[in-house]
Amino acid sequence: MSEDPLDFSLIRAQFPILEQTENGHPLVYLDNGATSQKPLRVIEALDTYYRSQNANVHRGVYGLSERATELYEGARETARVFLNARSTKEMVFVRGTTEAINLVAQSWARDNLKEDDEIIVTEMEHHSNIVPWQLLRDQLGIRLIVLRINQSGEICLNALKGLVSEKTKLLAVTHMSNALGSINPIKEMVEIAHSVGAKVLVDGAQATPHMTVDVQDLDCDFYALSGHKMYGPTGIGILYAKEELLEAMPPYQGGGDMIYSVTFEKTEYNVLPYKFEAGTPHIAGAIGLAAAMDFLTDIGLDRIAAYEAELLTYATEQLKQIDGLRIIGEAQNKGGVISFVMDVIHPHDMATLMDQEGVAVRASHHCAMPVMQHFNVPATVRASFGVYNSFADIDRLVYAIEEAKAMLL
Ligand code: 7TS
Repeated sequence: MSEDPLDFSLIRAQFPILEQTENGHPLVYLDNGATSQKPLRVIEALDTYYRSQNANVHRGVYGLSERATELYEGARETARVFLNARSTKEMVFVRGTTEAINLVAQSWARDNLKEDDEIIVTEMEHHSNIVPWQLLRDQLGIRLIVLRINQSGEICLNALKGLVSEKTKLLAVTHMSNALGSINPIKEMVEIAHSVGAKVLVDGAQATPHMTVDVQDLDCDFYALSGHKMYGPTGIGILYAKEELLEAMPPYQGGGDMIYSVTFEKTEYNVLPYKFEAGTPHIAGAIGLAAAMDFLTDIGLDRIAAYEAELLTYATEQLKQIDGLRIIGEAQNKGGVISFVMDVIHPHDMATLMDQEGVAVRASHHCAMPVMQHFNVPATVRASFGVYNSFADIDRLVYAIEEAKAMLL
């Protein structure tokens, strides 16, 4: 076991929920892929907002509303710096990754694609980066092309080169797979897609809590993230898009705040990014998301990545020693996710018994059914790590698996 490179006890102490017990055991929370727990500074940002700062934004001339607006717009600037976007005009607040992808599908893609145009998705996508394109396929008669993965759970750049053509209009790809942990070579994929004039949408739901993301360096056209997976609140996320694309895109939803003027004959839309933020936004959520981004930035995403890589190495070594356990997804470049199956034991039975030991893991298809089909399994048990997980948590994970196995076999 190696030394924790983070000042671990200080980080863990910031998460009140981790002090709880579950079925008589201290909680070991290993379902960070589904959602992460929240540090005090995020909880306090929400609390302070509702106690002393709450007002609607962009409309009041009174002090309270002006301050709420400053906080909300300040959160947008925090998000811009976090992703290294050029301008806050490129940062649209949305409900989360799912809404961000649907926005791109129904605004940019619906406006720019026509029958027989092609969208490439990978076989490891979450359903939220598959279904919006299928809806669009049914609306426009476009084609959905699948980039297959190998048995390690990796995509092959040469295979992508073989799929792209002048018909390709979009590559929609996850930065990190929620079911396998695979981290994709986004920069190289963007180059390949751009070489035929296609745009690239990156699903960053799993990547943003675990690694530094620089949208200018990646040169992707769209990047989607969810606050709740990166220690922030639920119901808030970001769509990053290049300014020239957003400028040309039609609104996704109509309503208040996204307009400049309205008559019954004609409506003029607001400037960026407000054109895409119809209705009262999740003001507290945006402020809480900024607090979560500050939390991550203060620790340093490179340090977090290094620490979680050590956790993953340790967990992989330990799990491989368990008889009958098979890890699904062994990409060279992998984040802190381990999916596994165990002999004849159904993943749900395994996870239910692990819960009896206070270990929270997810057993399901992880909303990535094509991945399950690829590996010919109905579901997996998934342990996904966060910055507050310790080597001792991995030991508890191993113990819980052994106990469940002893009960079920
Ligand atoms: N994309 C990926 C790669 C995801 O892992 C998820 C959620 C989403 C998109 C959707 O994010 P949302 O915030 O809009 O819901 N993944 C999971 C998971 O692995 N377990 O529960 C949700």
